[in-house]
Amino acid sequence: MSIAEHVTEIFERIGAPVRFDAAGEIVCRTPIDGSELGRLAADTAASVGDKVGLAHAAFEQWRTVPAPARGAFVRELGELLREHKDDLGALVSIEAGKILSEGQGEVQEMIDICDLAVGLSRQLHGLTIASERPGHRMMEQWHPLGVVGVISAFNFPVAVWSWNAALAFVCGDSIVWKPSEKTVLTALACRALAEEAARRVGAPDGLLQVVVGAREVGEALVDDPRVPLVSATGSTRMGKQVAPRVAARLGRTLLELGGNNAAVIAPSADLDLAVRGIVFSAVGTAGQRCTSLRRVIVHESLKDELVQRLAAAYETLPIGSPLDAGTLVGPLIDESAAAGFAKAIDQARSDGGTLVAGGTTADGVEGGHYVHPAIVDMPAQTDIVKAETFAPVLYVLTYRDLDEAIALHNAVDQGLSSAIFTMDVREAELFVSATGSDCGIANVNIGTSGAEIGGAFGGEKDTGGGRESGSDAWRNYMRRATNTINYSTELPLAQGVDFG
Ligand code: UN1
Repeated sequence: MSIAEHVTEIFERIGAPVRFDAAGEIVCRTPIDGSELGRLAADTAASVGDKVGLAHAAFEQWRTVPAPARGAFVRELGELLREHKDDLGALVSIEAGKILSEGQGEVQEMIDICDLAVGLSRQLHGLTIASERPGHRMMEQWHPLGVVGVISAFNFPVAVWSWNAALAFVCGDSIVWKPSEKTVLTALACRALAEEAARRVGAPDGLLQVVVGAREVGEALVDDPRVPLVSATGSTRMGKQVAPRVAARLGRTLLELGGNNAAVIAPSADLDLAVRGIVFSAVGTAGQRCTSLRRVIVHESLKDELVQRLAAAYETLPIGSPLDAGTLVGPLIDESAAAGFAKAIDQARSDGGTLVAGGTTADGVEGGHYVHPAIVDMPAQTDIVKAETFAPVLYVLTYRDLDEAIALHNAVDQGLSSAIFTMDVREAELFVSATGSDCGIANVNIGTSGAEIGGAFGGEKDTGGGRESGSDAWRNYMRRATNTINYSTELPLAQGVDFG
């Protein structure tokens, strides 16, 4: 069966036959062999406006539904995701190129956030605050916000949408989703599942709109005043374009942008654990996670042994079709990603780096862009090490004392995820303290990638500052109202003001 036939079958099982349009501008491809799966018509600025209108109409109904009843919709979506986990996971593998286990893991991440959101639908609580005035009470309420614009990237084509969508839906919002042009099919599959969930529980039509296309489509969404929140995941470059446009109309953004994640390997580290943690974080998803490990900062006493063990592990990595059982490294998303990989390695070498593993193209499937993940031993943290290359290149740097390691660690523009491997509690605590890692995520004895949905996800500096997923990230999707209620017969003024 060809990959295109596989896709057709998946859509039939999901219950939404995909209707390709041979004249469409959006070319759906699989990075497995680069083949075309079909074409789809792109949206226009006008059709984006229409869809925002539909989403807004759905919002006006949805906000009147009690939050726990909104939870029933997300619970149904979670059930449908459980039912179609294998199919949607395979579609993620086909469209994004990640191995089957990671494709399914991505769907599991969606199921997990649905569970979290269903619970939250009964816990969207505000505070009650002591008033300074007699016979008065203050409280805050969290109300639905409106239409949320979601812009997502190719590498987590469905999970990142679901972090936003599951929370936004229980919060009483509707969504207009612009997926990456590289992963439109997975978005259409999610839309079909969300529509089925809505039908089953009687939620309003139109809660989820999908818009596809390039810049003009994204701009129409970002500029629309009916969209109070734009949640965007992607490159720092993209975030720096989106944020000022939304700010110009005083809208809100929630940004989850680039990372340049590092792990510090201290003298007391459990090296077996460190090697496994490093390999998964650096090589998983072929280095195309925003949380991928890109820098190892190792104590000089351990460097030779660590590098040798990593190089040995890299040598046996099974590279090939992500649909084959046993593959650990699938393809890069496209030719430009492969060119970025080669260019970064060339630059690192001309900065004095030594390639100690991989770095070349690999035999994968004809037509796809497969590479041997690279390890480059660097004499210093040069500009290329400070840049995020969205491919499996791992730079190794050394340190003498932990302050130096933390300074190196924090001396990049990005601030998403970080880790330390140490058995020394002082080092571990210092790393996660206010003067340690400056990232939104700081781990001890696990890698930088593969966060659970229960925690807030996101980072500082060029990573954009937003927090999605667990903890209190739901508040992003609501508006807060502070209410002061006078149950007395007097009208005392705050701050003791006397007004006659
Ligand atoms: C991303 O790459 O945009 O922590 C998200 C992780 C995943 C999410 C990554 N749970 O690696």
